Amino acid sequence: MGWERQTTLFLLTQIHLFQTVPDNAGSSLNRAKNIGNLGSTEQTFSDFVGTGDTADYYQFTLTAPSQVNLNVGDLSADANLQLLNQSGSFLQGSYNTGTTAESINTILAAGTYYLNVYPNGVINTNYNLKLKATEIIDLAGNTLRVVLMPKKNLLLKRLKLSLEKVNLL
Ligand SMILES: [Ca+2]
Ligand SMILES: [Ca+2]
Repeated sequence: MGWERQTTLFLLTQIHLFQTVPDNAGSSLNRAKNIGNLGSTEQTFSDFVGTGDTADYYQFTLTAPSQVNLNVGDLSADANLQLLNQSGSFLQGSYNTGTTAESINTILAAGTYYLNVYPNGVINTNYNLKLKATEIIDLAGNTLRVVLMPKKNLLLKRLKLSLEKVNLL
């Protein structure tokens, strides 16, 4: 009985030693995990960064201008978050200390973006990346014509009609 118990414990220890958090996000821009189009349904990605994995990159696209909410939480040590544009240039960062969650809430134009989650110093931590994007409804048009109130539009139409009548006469 003792032998069996010891063997079981030994095997469990071995399993524990070989169990690593899978690295689902690549460590460079061109190996970024492609999330695809970011929508209003929040998505969660669980991963790890640390001494053996110093960067996790994610790629997402926006099909329209959107309010974007990015959060890296459930940290056991200090990790940081950066938002990059299509060419990998820095846009915004979140650098809280310790295990405080990182978040970036911003408005972005349609396009492709990257995220970089990385350890701050020699640390190891699991994390949960949560992200979503809410499309911005553009109520005010980009041209004067669209901005005009419907009533005014009607008046303009009448005016135009009257002018056309005048021309006909
Ligand atoms: Ca990782
Ligand atoms: Ca941090």
